[in-house]
Amino acid sequence: MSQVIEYEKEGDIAVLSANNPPVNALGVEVRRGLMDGIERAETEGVRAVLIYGRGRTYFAGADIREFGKPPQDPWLPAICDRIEASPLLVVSALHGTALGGGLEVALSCHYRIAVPSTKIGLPEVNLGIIPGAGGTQRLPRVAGVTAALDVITTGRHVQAPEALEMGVLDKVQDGDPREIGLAYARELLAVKAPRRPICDMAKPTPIDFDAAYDAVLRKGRGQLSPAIAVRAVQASCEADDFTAGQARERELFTQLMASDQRKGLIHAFFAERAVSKLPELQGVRPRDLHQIGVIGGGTMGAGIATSALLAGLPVLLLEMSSEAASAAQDRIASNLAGAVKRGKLSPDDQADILRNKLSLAVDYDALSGVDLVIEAVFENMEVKKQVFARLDAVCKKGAILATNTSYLDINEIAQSVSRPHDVVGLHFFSPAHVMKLLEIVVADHTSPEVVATGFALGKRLGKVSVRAGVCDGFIGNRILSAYRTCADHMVLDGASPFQIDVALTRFGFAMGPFAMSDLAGLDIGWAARKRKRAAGQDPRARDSIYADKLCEAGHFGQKTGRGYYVYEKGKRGGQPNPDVLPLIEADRAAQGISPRTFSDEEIVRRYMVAMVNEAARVVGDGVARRPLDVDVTLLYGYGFPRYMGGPLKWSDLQGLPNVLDDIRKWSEQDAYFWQPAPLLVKLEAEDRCFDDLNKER
Ligand code: T1G
Repeated sequence: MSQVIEYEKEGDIAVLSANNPPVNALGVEVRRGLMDGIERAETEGVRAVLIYGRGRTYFAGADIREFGKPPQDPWLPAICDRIEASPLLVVSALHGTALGGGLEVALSCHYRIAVPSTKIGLPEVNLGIIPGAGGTQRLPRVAGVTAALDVITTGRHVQAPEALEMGVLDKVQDGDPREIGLAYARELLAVKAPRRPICDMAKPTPIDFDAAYDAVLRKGRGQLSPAIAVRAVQASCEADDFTAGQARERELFTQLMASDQRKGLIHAFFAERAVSKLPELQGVRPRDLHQIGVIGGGTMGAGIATSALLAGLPVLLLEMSSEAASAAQDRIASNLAGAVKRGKLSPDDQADILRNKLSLAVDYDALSGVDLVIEAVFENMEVKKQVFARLDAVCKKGAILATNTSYLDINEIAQSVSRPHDVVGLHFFSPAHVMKLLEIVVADHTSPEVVATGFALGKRLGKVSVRAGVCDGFIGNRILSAYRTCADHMVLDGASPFQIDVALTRFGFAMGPFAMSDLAGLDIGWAARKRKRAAGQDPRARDSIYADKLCEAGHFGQKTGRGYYVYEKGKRGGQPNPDVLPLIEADRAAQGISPRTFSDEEIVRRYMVAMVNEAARVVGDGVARRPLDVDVTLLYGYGFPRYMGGPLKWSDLQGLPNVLDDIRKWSEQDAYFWQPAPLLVKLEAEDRCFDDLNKER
C-alpha cells in the first residue's frame, strides 16, 4: 500500500487517508494509492469507503509540478470515474482547501461532508487551464450552470456554508474530518442511502453560452482559460451524454495545457512563492516587531501606516506639527474607511485601530521605543540624511531604520548614520495599503537579520516582497524608465501616445504607459528628466521636450485634470488631450524627425523588448537576484499581464535569439538605446534561457 494514501478498515467502512504534505497534492503516487484503495475495498466485503486528508487539508488539487511533463497513469479523470462507479458507498470528508482536482475527487464521491472552515473551488483558470477531471461536467449537475460558471470562471474559493447551499456539500459539521466522515458514512448506511453518481444526474439547464463566453472573454483581458471553461460547461448541457461531455472537457483542457498562458501562469504561481526564499536568509532569525514608527503622514506615509495597522501592528506616526499629524490621521481614517467599505474591516475594528493602535507625535523622542521606523518624507537626499541623523540619535539599539525612497542612493543614506547595518530600503508602491509589491532594498552594509526582518514585515503586511539591490530605480522603476523611454521614442518617430496606450491594453496591460503617467503624476517623470539632464546624461541619449511643455503648462495628469488625457469630474478614464499632438509635432520638427506609421504589433514588440533588455541588465548587475524576482516585481507592481508570467518568462517563451535579433536590428537606428544586455548575449551564446538561471540560483 502506498505511503501517501493509507488504507484502514473501521468495521464495514474502508478508510483511505491522504498523507502527502504540504497540501495533499494529487501526484501520481496519491492517484495510484486511491485507485488501489478503491479496488482493495471492493474485495474486502466492506459497505462504504471514506476518503479524507491528513494534515492541513483535503486534496488541494493536481500536483502542479507535474505540469508540462508526460502525464503518468493513472490519470485523475480515470480515478474519479472509478470512484464514482464503485458499487460501495463512497463518502468524502473535507477540510482545509478542497481545490481543483481535489474537489473533482470529492464530486466523484457519492456524498460530501465538510468542517465549517473548509473552502472548495476550481481555480484551474488561474493556472491557465480548466478543470480536467470532470469538474466542468459534475459541478453544473449539482449546482446548476450559473453557479458553476461563477465558481469555475473566477476560480474563487467558496466557503462551506455557501457550498452547502449550492448543493456541493451535503453536510457541514464541526469536528475531526475522519470522525465526522465515519459518523456520516454510518448514518448513510443505517438509512440505506443510495449511491448518487453525479454522472447519472440529469443534464443541467442551459443558458445563453455565447453571451456568457463573450462576457467572460472581455473580462479576461487577454487570458483565455475562463472563456474556454464556458465552452466546457456548455458541453455538460449539450453533449450527447456525460462521457461525451468529459471528452469535450479533456479536449479543451489539453489545448490549454499546451498553451503559453499555462506556462506563464504556472511560472507566476511558483515565482511568487520562490521570491521570498533566498539562500542568504536561510537560518536567519528576523528581529521581533511590536511597534513601528512612520515618519511623514503624506499619501505614502499614511498608506504605509494603514497597511501596518490593518496587519495589527501598532504604529507611531511622526509629523512636523500637530496640524500635519491630524491631517495624516484623517488620511489613515479615510484609508480604513475604504477597508470597511470593501468588507476587509469591521467598523468596530476601525474605531479600535484609530483609538488604540495609532499614536501621533511631533517629537522624535517619541520614537525611542519602536522596533522599526520607515521614513516617507520628501524625496531629497539632504532631507533624508537629516531625518536619519535624528533617528540614529533617538532610536533604541537594534531598531531598524528604513527608507521608502523610490530612487535615492540608500548606501549614501546608510553612510550618514552610525549603524549602517540597520539601514534598509522598504519601497512601497502607492497606494501602499493596497498595492502588494514591496521592494526590500539591501544596501552594502545591511545585515541579513535586517533583510530577514524586512521580509517578515512584508509577509505580515500581506505583501509580495522582492529583494533588490541599490541602483537608480531599484528593480521596477529602473525597468519602467527603459520601456517608458522606448514609448517616448516611438512617439517622436510617429506613433501617438493614444495609439500606444490602446496597443498595450489590447496586449494585456491594465493601463498603457501614458495613462499610467497621468495617474502617477507627470511631474514625477518631469523631475526625473530634469535630474538626469542636470547629472549630465549621455549626449547619444535621445531626449524629448513635448512632455515638459505639458508640465510647464501645469498639466500633471489626473491630479490636475489634464495631462495626456483630459479628465472630467465623476467620469472614469479620460479623453485624449487635443493639446498633446501639436506639442509632439513641434518637438519632431525641432529635431528634424519625419514621422512614420507604427503597427500595434511593432509598438508592443519594441515596448516589451525594451523591458526585457533592461530587465536582463538588472539581473546581470545583481540588482535582482534571479529573473523570477524581476517577473514578480512587474506582475505585482506594474500591471504586467499575469498570464505571460512576467517579462523574462515572456522572453523565454518568445525565444531569446528572436529578442536579440530585434535589438540588433533596431540598434542600427539607435545604437545607444538598443545596446544588447550582456546577460542576454551570454545566455544566447550558451543556448540557455532565464528559466535555467532561476533553477540555478
Ligand atoms: N501542487 C503542487 N504544489 C503545491 C500545490 C499544488 N497543487 N499547491 C500548493 N503547493 C505547494 C506550494 O508551492 C508551496 O510549496 C506549498 O505547497 C504551500 O503552498 C485536474 C489539473 C492550497 C490555497 O490551483 O492555491 O487540479 O513553497 O505557500 O498560502 O482539474 O497553495 O512550500 O515549496 O500556497 O497556505 C488546482 C494551488 C491545481 C491550488 C495553500 N489547485 N494552491 O495556500 O500555502 S490544477 C490549485 C493554492 C488541477 C485538475 C487540475 C495554495 C493553497 P513551497 P502555499 P498557502
